[in-house]
Amino acid sequence: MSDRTAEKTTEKVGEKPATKPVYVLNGPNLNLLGLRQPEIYGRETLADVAAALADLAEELGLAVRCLQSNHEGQLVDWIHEARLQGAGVIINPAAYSHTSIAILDALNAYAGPVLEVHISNIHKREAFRHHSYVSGRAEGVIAGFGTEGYLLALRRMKTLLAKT
Ligand code: CA2
Repeated sequence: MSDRTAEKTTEKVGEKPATKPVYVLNGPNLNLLGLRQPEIYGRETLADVAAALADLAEELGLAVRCLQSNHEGQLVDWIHEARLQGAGVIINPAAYSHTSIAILDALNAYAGPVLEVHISNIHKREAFRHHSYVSGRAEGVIAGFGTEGYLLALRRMKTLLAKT
């Protein structure tokens, strides 16, 4: 037996297989969460949200990979990464919700469960926020629950993953 094979065998016997993370993707300007416009988006920062998600994931026996980008292509690349490495995708595409066919196409090429989160109630806001390209792909949409929406989405993701 080669050293490499021996290594693999030890892994199989001794280790629990690594849990594939749920990708939590945040779109443009959400890096400003908690720092500007608290009347719309609340006072929690994205780091606070990521920490709360990590705690809840542990409680639920899940893992999370929390990412934010201001760039559409980067979000597309992470969705592609999730095709191989992710158990599910929770996404707040932010303004790209209302414009991005590229993100919709990437999600359509992703086989696992997708949940869409909006911190604010997009249906109570300007008309241009009422339509989201992503909603037609998502198993569910949460809007207007503040940052708690991410935690609700993770609980729902647990249910969806248990069914697969
Ligand atoms: O309500 C949501 O979560 C949104 O996805 C947020 C987007 C907006 O374009 C969508 O219509 C609804 C905007 C994200 C901007 O985030 C900021 C957070 C704090 C301060 C400034 C911007």
